[in-house]
Amino acid sequence: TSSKIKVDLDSTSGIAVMNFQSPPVNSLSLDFLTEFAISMEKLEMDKSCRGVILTSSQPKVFSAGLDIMEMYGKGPEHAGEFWRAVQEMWLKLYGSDMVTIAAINGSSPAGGCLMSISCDYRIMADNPRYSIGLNETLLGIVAPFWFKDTMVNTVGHRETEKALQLGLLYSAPDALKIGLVDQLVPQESVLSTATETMTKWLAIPDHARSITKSMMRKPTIDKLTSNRETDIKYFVNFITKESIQKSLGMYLAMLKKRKA
Ligand code: CO8
Repeated sequence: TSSKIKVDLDSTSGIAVMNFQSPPVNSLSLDFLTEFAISMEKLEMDKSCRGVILTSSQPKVFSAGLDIMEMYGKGPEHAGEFWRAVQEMWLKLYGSDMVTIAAINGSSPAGGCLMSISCDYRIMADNPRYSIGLNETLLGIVAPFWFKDTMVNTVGHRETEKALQLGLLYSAPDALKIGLVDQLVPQESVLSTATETMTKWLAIPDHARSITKSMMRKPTIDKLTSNRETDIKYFVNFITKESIQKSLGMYLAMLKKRKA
């Protein structure tokens, strides 16, 4: 299978760009997630890499989130394997010692939002048509506790309470207002602004910065690492329920219909 993520490392600047190139919408399939985790691990071990920028080569979409087809009509074994890969993606990204910046050049629902808020800094294209948020409840499913924790750590408890219950997808300007993203810039400047921002972050001594980052994030990460198997069991049990499968089926049909 061809590569779903293009990684370009500039060893002079120490900055890597991870370009998501999985048409049509960079949905997070098992293959995508596996490739992501391997790429992160390689960069993490490469001494010449100090920062990673995540971005998309698909027009209008950063990532559509978890690939719904990986959760629809699949057996418990597949669901378990898939969920472990979702956990792995988050643990690698949220726990990275490198500086991570999301260059959000399109819509970023659900798992796409999770990837964004797992970075250290978010720059989004200033386009009110692009949206970002944890919209799980709209699919009749529930954002796991570690999605919720990452959101709380980003926008606070009160905003998360509203956002998650209502499955809110924020337009880029609204996302800036609540601090879900840090900065809006014109579409064509998203990547260059990310690179400039990265240079500022890389001016801080790595050691001091990464220990500080870990101090902020470790309690949240530990909550999942000490409950991984339970979290997988819970997901498998939840996603294979007939009623949940029905909700996903209806949501998929809505996606197709909206298009027609
Ligand atoms: N998974 C699989 N296929 C998808 C997904 C997805 N997440 N998103 C879109 N597609 C498909 C569409 O069905 C369509 O397929 P086809 O061409 O066969 O009709 C194709 O991709 C293109 O999609 P659109 O025509 O809709 O493209 P647009 O550019 O108009 O819109 C959007 C792009 C905004 C990304 C839009 O596709 C969208 O809103 N997608 C749905 C996003 C979404 O709701 N994702 C939620 C996934 S769930 C998740 O990430 C966390 C789950 C946590 C589980 C916890 C359980 C306990």
